[in-house]
Amino acid sequence: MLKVYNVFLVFGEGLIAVVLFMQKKINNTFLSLKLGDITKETADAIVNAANHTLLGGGGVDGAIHKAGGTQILNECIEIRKRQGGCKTGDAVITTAGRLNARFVIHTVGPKWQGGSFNEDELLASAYKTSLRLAYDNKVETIAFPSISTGAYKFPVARAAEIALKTAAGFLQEYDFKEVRFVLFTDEVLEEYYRTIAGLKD
Ligand code: AR6
Repeated sequence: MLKVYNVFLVFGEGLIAVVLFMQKKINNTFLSLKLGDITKETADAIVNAANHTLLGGGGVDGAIHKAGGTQILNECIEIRKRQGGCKTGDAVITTAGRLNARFVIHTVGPKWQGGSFNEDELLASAYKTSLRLAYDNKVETIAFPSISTGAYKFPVARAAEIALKTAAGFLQEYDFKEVRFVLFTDEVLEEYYRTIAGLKD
């Protein structure tokens, strides 16, 4: 069952902010959606929408490295030395520097090229390998951004369906406390909301 919470925050001068938060229970795991900046989240693992170099970039990647500090980049450089970066659809793990997390999981989503270059499968793989890596590291709460829907231009509705269905499928077999999607804009949150509302119980 999908639960939608409206949290009303009332400030001085009568200013009211409405915070939307949605949650669906899948077996033992809460699958939740919220609007926000992922670098401000508290979770065991925060997922980064990285690129194959693992050396940082713009969007979430830039924000995570900026907020988390150089320790994350140094660990990424070590991983590059060992395995030469990260393939599309794959993921690697580092500690989380100054973020309120134990780990950052860096995954590489596909660039949208029209839909006939395996983009759907590669995006699903980015979520699956991240969840698997998290599970193997005893992560209980994990926060995802909407991978590939910024600089990589994956259509948001299609990405939301892949993200939520892949997570829901994984949760049929594996338990976490919470898998959280932290979405940066109202438009992206709305697409995820539409999709989660359509997921079968
Ligand atoms: N918290 C949550 N979501 C965010 C944040 C944030 N702080 N900042 C942006 N988003 P993108 P991609 C949203 O471009 O499409 C980088 O340069 C954003 O609105 O970060 O996978 C990497 O180095 C969008 O919905 O990732 C790669 O080169 C979503 O996060 C490339 O971009 C993903 O946008 C990866 O592109």
